Amino acid sequence: MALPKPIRILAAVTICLFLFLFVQIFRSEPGQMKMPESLPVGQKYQEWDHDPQLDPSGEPPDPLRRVEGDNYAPDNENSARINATILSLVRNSELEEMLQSMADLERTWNHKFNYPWTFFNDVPFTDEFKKRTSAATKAKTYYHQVPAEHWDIPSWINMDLYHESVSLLVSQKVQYMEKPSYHQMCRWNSGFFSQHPALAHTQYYWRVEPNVHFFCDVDYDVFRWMQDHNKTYGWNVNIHDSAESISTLWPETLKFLEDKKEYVHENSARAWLEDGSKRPDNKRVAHGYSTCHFWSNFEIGDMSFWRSQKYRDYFDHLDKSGGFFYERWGDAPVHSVALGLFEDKSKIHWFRDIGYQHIPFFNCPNNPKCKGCAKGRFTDGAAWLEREDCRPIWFKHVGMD
Ligand SMILES: Nc1nc2c(ncn2[C@@H]2O[C@H](COP(=O)(O)OP(=O)(O)OP(=O)(O)O)[C@@H](O)[C@H]2O)c(=O)[nH]1
Ligand SMILES: [Mg+2]
Repeated sequence: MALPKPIRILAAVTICLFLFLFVQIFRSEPGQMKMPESLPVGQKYQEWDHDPQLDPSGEPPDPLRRVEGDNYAPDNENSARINATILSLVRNSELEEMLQSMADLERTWNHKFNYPWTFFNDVPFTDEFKKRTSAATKAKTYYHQVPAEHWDIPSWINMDLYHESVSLLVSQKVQYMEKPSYHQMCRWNSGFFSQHPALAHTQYYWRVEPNVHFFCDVDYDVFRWMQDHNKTYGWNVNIHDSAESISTLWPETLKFLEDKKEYVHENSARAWLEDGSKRPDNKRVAHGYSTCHFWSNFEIGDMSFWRSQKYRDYFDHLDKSGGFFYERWGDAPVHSVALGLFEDKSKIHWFRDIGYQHIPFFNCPNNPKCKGCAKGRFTDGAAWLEREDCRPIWFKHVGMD
């Protein structure tokens, strides 16, 4: 028996709606590491005809402060060192991986300059951790616990909402979403490391994670270079983020800016933050943010920026919104959005000469001072990871300084 016409129309509309929703679900790209079906293996999502790190390069411009006599000796009370530290948040269980990172950075740079290492942990460091890391350097080593008020999940987080959000974003394959400590770590690196009382008198820091590699001899005082050249922040890997992990970060930022328009620097890198030309899908899911960010497992920075009124207001706003827990905002996009809006872009520096790897990405220059990495290699992971490279967007809007 034929169905009445209105029922047939209703059925047709329902089927169309179902097909539309089905297509929408499969168009979105959940998760950070999902293989895009449209990218032939080996194809590079790049705007240049070769990676700029294939071009010969050397040290950044003078002045460069070097070792002369005992001016950087570890026990020199009047050394040329400035107010700076190498800094690492690390777990006791990552001791071997930390020693690997230390060996690389000591070999390539710090055995010459002897800047102190400062380690942070949410629980006390073991004696073994302290003993073996302090034996891995001639420089001073310091060990501090993060105060509970900087680490614990804050009182305003609704734990029911948090658990619901975890289920939702885990289903969208957001990496580490289900690990509370990962959210706590991202929040600490975003807003609290610069506020630790032990760093009250420290201005510059170099962030180092366990299990990273440094490949190139660096023969100048990097912290002094930042100071002499009036730089706020140095990066060396610049990539897109998992858009699902930060889908409301940009809307929340725009809400903040409604009252604080004057915080945006007149020479900001905002165009980099909003240029979705390489990953339009990311910009769509992140509601207007390209997701380009400095990969913050490597950072050389001036903590005055993280302590400035602008940044404290911004961080507090983000923190109160709950996005460190209801989504999985990383310290890398949070730092990058703040730098891209509030800082003069000429104060942000690409350390192209510091050869580096944190799996799965590299920064490897064509420079005779480097050993152990392939010049111009961006990743040794799957070919599709090439599309995560955001340097072309940075170079387009800011340049290569
Ligand atoms: N003490 C402590 N350190 C942590 C904790 N979670 C992360 N960290 C440290 O924070 C930094 C970032 O954490 P990772 O697990 O490396 O995060 P990631 O780089 O996004 O992830 P990977 O790609 O797995 O390296 C590392 O230096 C970790 O050692 C934690 O719960 N306690
Ligand atoms: Mg890591």
